[in-house]
Amino acid sequence: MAESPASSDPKDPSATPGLPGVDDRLDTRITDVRAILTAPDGIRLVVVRVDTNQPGLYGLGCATFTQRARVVASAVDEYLKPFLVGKNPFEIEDIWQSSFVSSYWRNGPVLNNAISGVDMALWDLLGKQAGLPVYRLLGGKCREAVDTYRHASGETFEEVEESARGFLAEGYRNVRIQVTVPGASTYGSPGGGGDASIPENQRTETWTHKPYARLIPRLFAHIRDRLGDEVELLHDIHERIPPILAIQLCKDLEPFRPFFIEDPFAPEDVGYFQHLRQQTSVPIAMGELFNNPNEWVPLVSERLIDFIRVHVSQVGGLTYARKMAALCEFFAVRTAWHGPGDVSPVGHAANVHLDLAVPNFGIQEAREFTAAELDVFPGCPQLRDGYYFANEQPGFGIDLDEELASRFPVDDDPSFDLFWGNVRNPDGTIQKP
Ligand code: GCO
Ligand code: MG
Repeated sequence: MAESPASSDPKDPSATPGLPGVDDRLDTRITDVRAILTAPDGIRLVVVRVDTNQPGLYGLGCATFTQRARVVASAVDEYLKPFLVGKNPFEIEDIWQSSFVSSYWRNGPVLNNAISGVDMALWDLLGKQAGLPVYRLLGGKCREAVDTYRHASGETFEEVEESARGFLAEGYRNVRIQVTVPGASTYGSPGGGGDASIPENQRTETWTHKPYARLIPRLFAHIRDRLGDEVELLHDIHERIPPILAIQLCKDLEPFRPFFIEDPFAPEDVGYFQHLRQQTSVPIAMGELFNNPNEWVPLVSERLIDFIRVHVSQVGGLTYARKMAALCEFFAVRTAWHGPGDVSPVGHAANVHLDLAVPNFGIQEAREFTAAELDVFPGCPQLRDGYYFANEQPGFGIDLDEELASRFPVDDDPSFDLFWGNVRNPDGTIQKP
């Protein structure tokens, strides 16, 4: 990229030597790029802050890969910072493209998250410079608010039902239902079978395929029977059963008309989508583990999924996700960006701005921010009647109080990081998440 030399008077366009027609009135440069680690809800979050030479002009982005947070921080602080200091922060696309190839090797969760942190921070910064919320930079609102779903889960069907009723009473229209499988580890959470006499890194959790696959259709029958046809039901298989069993389960769930079934296959098994599609019309959402376009482009272009569900920071940030959304639009695939506790509130705000602006928005996984998160991140998206609302402040409209954030340091307790590699089938075989 052509970089214009610094002008002596940055406010005077004629004083800026450069290409004819280039208006570089603000000779804005990146002065610092750094990762901030914090865990206000006990979950490690990684946020990137990009500072400039313009007083008060900085941006925030999400780079959360909670299981390997310190590695992402090192990629930001030790590699992206030296690459980016001195560059023009408004050349967002060029910074994305050049950062992406700057390490030669690319397309992994660590480097993509690091790039995402910078990328979102640059969009935030551009919005602040323009005095506009990011959704307006993306083309403006396609909807007033963002329809969301919440997680109803429990040890029994009755507990799931009660949790779902609670959400309906708060105005939600969509709930994801998950139930504990007796004798197996709790879905997605560590430590259930923790025996203190065994070192943490050697404790295993048991996972069983068939009892799970038998239980879920019965859960759907229970909830439909009690809550009726209006409520939209979702479920996350979380890649944890053999592909052919996942196909059977999707067929078994079809009569209950789910809104979508999430992640039926591991990313290594996406070849099974062709077979799944021939067997059932149950709507499919896929993608939180995807890093690389080769994983998802064929699924979209061959119309094998209905919702793209990537973790926006894992694929490289807002710049990349909006392109994904645009490609999906041409194949009538809708968005359902990943939105669990291990997306920072900054990442949730970025999701919401995208959700407002893309025509083919589907649904948004949401969470209620805790009091500590609301304090550390002033300006979190607000949930009302089951909808997320963005605030109308410039950029993503969200800040990070670093002093407060430092009171919630991340710890290096390995139980969460190691959990995923310690789930085994009853015979001892490792279970892929
Ligand atoms: C979801 C998820 C998450 C993941 C978590 C892993 O759909 O929300 O599957 O809960 O398990 O993000 O770190
Ligand atoms: Mg999931």
